[in-house]
Amino acid sequence: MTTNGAGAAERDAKKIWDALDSFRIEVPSWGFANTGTRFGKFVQGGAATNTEEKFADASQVNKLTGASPTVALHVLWDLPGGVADVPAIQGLEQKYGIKAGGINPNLFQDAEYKFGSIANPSAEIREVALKHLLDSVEIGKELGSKDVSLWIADGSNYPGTQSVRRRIEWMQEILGKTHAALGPDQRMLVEYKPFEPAFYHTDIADWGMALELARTAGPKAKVLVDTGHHYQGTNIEQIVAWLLHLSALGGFHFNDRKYADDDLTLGSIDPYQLFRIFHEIVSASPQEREGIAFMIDQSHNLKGKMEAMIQSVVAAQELYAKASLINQDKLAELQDACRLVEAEECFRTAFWQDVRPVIREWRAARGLPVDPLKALGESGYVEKVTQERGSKNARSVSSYA
Ligand code: RM4
Ligand code: MN
Ligand code: MN
Repeated sequence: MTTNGAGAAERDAKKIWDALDSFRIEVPSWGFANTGTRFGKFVQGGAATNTEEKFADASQVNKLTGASPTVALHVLWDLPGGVADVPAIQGLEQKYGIKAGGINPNLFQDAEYKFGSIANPSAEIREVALKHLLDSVEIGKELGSKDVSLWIADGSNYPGTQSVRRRIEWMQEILGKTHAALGPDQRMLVEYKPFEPAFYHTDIADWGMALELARTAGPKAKVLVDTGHHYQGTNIEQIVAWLLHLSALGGFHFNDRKYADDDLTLGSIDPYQLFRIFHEIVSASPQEREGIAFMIDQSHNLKGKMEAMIQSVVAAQELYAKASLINQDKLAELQDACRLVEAEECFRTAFWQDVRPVIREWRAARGLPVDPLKALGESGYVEKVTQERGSKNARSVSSYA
């Protein structure tokens, strides 16, 4: 491991084991279904075609990694019948040994939301959106899942076409009503995104707006940071540090990107960024860290979905383990003394350390495959589901226009 003796190597190994024992990351049901670009869907023979198949895939990821016992659900895609579908989901939880995680209302797909959902100038449509939010809260309550996770796609495409300020008031009113319906163990997460699908203004564009809306909604509302939802060059770890400081960080949607909200495999483009984010988390106190939800939000249209999801969980484990190796006391001392180069090296050394051998040992000790990706290949799972689902997927619509 390190060159600084056997004692240090053992201490590092212990830190890695402790980090992995506590690390959980949720997978998204929609990450197993067919998705594409805005120009078309690339249908994969093995993609999940219904909620049961998404549960089967998520459970396979958990079986191989031991780190993802919950699956986030998108209400319209996984519970199209709303609360009435809860028993079916409970059946799938039982059958596949994984639990429903974050409940994601869908306020962006139906035709009535063309001009917005909770910020739509029509009071009638805002009511429809509120009803869907309240249904989502009820679903979360019945499933015993903690987070209702809101991504609001509202915005406008041209200057002058909407009143930004009136839309703020409408959002505040509806988020306040949604918050009031939350059960004692429930939270509401407010996600932000500066672009797409709107091109001129997005109603919840950044963490400041999300934070203010969460604050006015109430104490159970927190901010959700989706790593792909920032402008190029944004210092995301600084946002994370601020949200931690304000006890307002609810969780993450992790993905990687090169240009926009690309939803790529975790750590594929910039693993150092995720390491820097994890550093902010592991350097926070246990109380500050408590309850922060780690979730993956990705969709893969070129790579196999199972492979990409396993790569993502494994990358998250590796980078979390690396961040846990930073000697926090020493780093604080060096920072206080402004010993810049030494502080930087203390930080970077953890990043460059190869944690994979220790992670393999940890996996073996926990009864998990030492190489989850290889184990997926050897299990024949992808071939099996491709056979079973192939004809259903072949019928799926893939054109853009
Ligand atoms: C959005 C956002 C949401 C996700 C949808 C599918 O860009 O990240 O969290 O639910 O995509
Ligand atoms: Mn997201
Ligand atoms: Mn996104």
